[in-house]
Amino acid sequence: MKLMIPVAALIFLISCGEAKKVEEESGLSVVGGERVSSGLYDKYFTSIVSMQFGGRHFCGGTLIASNKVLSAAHCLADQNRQQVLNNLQITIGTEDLGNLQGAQRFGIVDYQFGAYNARTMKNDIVLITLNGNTSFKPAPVNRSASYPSAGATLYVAGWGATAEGGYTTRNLKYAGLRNVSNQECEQALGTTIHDSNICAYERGTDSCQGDSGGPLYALENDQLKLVGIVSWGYGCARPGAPGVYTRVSSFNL
Ligand code: 4AZ
Repeated sequence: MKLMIPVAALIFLISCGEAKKVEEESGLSVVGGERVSSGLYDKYFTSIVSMQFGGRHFCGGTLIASNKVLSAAHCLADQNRQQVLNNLQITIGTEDLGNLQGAQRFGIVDYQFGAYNARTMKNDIVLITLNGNTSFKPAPVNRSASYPSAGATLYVAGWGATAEGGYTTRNLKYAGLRNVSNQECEQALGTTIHDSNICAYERGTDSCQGDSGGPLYALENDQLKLVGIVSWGYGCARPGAPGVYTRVSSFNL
């Protein structure tokens, strides 16, 4: 796809834009490219992980069990399997990648793709098994195809670029977005959006390079629930261009 920026090898993050006020419920009130404070991190975001080679963050992921991480297939698909098994490191338990005190780092023992298609970006999901169990809290995974509804507030988080073509960040950021129906998303982007995708948009804020593989969450009962995986977009935070995510309810995990 023409302007698609595949995320993988590089690194970078979120929220190219302005803070936006979303409904003030619970602890997550102001969103749109805010730093995740350590308080917010501890309360909501412990399931987000940093995937690294040689200490360098290249993609996000989400802890869904004490030894399982979900990420995007395109983060790993081009890499040699043995090298991934030998060298992929997953950092859990910190919003600050420059301070690993209290963080936990794991290698991996296995990873499995679904039916990932690099040309259509369909099934951009990978399930990774860690070489140990973390004590950090995993995210519940949404299983319902009819959830969330169009217009619902969602949250994306990551260490990716803060502007299109920009740099990854040391500190975790998050942004509030709105769920866009697949039909509307397809019209906005002018390309096929699969049922196994979910789109999200908010003017001036977005996921970006290096956020790939990371979570798209919904807030339910004061807890972040995983609904999507950062997959691709036409650049970052371009007006009218929603970001495209893998819809986790489409997969048997
Ligand atoms: C990327 O290049 C990327 N706004 C990821 C997500 C989006 C755009 C670009 C969606 O990794």
